[in-house]
Amino acid sequence: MQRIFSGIQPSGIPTLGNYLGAIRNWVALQADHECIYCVVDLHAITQWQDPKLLAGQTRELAASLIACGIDPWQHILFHQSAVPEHAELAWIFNCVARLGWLNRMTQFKDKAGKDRENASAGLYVYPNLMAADILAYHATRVPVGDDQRQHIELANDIAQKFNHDYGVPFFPAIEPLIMGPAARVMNLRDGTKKMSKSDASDQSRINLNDSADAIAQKIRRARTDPAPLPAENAGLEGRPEARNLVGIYAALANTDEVGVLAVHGGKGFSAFKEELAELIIAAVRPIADETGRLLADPGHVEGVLREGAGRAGAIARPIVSEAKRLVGFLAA
Ligand code: AQP
Repeated sequence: MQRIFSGIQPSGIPTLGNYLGAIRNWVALQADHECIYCVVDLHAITQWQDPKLLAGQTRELAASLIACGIDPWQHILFHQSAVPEHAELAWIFNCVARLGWLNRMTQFKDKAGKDRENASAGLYVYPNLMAADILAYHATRVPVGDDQRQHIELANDIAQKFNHDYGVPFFPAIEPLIMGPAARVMNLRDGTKKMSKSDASDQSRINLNDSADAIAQKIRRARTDPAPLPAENAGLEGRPEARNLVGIYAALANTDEVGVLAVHGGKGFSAFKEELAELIIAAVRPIADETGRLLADPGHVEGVLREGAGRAGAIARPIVSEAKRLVGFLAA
């Protein structure tokens, strides 16, 4: 059975983008993979996180993942900072990755924005830590949203260079699994930006704990253009907001753009938005209710994470130890 690793940052409430682009696929992969899923708090602090909120966000995200269908007993669910091997291997990878490789990462450019000089060094080496997350478990498959494809390519470059430099085929090749029609869900206020849990505008996203009223209102106010929906998907060209809503509808109704437009093409947005809101509410509300139920006992969720960290550490320790031996470190 192939081993999967994937992570999600506790940088806010997970969004419909996280759900359709990642979490929903993580759940499905549990059927025929050995899955290790991680709440990546080390990654989250590459951008400022209020220390009074971070532990709570980590707990809430874990509860939300379990509510979505992640099975922490058959598989592994833990928080990254509880397994020190991630940071240890990341340091080795900081010394393997080349500056030229990191300079090409578009996520750094997007997240650092115009104020590059003021971005944290952690944000810059984020892809090295991500490579360590995966390779500390010798995981071979990584389900991610389309936006993360470049980071997986970099992780493969790091693995290959390590193997080459130290003369052993120690780290395996990694295959990104970009799944589903909604590999990239866009911002509801600007169809050229992706939906993000840390975007300043709450109106730009659907949170997995939004009420039915909030969802209906956000979809009603979602930006669109004045033209009706096209009958064919070529008509979505140059209309990012329309394409995004059609994509979300398709993902939730298990169809594709063509299937959605066959039913809704030629109509205005208002009836379409009403149906879309209903689909989203039907997907999100059960998750929100179950998350709330799990969080009623925060100690339980923390216990699940700690138990997962114990099992994750048992896999990562011998792999990272061997990497250290290959590098030439004296045994501790
Ligand atoms: N809009 C999206 N559409 C599809 N997939 C998405 N993912 C994130 N946003 C979308 C996928 O969710 C997984 C976890 O992401 P993350 O939390 O580690 O980091 P992120 O990609 O930076 O997600 P956010 O929501 O935008 O977080 P912030 O606002 O903190 O930066 C990944 O597999 C990602 O592809």
